[in-house]
Amino acid sequence: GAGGESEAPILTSLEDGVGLIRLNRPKALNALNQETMHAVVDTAEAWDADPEVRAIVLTGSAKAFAAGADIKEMAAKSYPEVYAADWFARWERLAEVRIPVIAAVSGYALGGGCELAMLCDILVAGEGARFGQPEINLGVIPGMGGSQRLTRAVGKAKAMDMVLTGRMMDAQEAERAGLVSRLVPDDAVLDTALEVARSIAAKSRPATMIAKEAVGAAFETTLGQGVRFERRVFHSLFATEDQKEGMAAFAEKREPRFRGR
Ligand code: CO8
Repeated sequence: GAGGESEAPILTSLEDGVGLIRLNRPKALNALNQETMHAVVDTAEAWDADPEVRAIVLTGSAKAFAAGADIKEMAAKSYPEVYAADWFARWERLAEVRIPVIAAVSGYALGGGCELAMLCDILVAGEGARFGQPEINLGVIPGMGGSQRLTRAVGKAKAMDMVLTGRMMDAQEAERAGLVSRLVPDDAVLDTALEVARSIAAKSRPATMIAKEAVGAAFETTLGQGVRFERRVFHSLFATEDQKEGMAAFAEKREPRFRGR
């Protein structure tokens, strides 16, 4: 069997304001079954609601970030079943998490695994990582946002190629195409992602949340609306103590001590 059923589908830890979620179905290459989805989304939502948590890192194993939705769980489903359960809709709640989420990707990020990485805000990948939307080979198409987020990330030329042929991109191509934020040696993936998360965790929590929301708005609005939205939320940060602290620390030539308010 695809293994892992008796073990927890994810492992979590929390240190210095950074929550770490590790997908834990290595024998199934972290295939994303329903149990895994609920565990990831519930954990991320709980941390989002906890003011002590300021960033989240999501990772898999050395061989696979995640090799997709669990094909074995999905194979026998009927249309009324997947429709009634709105299969995969709950993953979208990860996109609603307001604190920054960093994907640390080693190995395969395929299908739902690639889509899960794209639901995150910053994507750190190892040189051996491979990205793909191979659903077409199974007689279906991406179902967790891939046709939309991949197209926005890499443009029509690459997205059509990937989604219609199911071919994989290596990490170098994915970085050139704009899917990957930072490309690092395979053994440095998790450390780099944690370092990115800790650097974000040291900043003003409300400012990082608003920064994430502002960049996200670029995918939802016209340029004019987006620029006006940015200006308004920029103004709103002058209501925070962290803005006073950040600017005072600059003038006094010292490190700021942000308190998240
Ligand atoms: N689901 C379930 N089990 C999986 C999956 C998966 N996505 N991927 C791998 N596994 C399992 C294998 O079945 C195998 O289990 P077992 O040991 O019990 O046979 C184990 O993981 C190891 O895999 P392999 O032996 O295949 O390892 P290899 O190193 O030979 O190959 C690959 C690695 C290339 C990643 C290969 O496993 C593979 O091609 N996996 C499937 C990739 C894929 O097609 N992903 C897309 C899935 S579909 C999806 O994500 C969204 C669908 C949206 C549809 C919407 C419907 C409503």
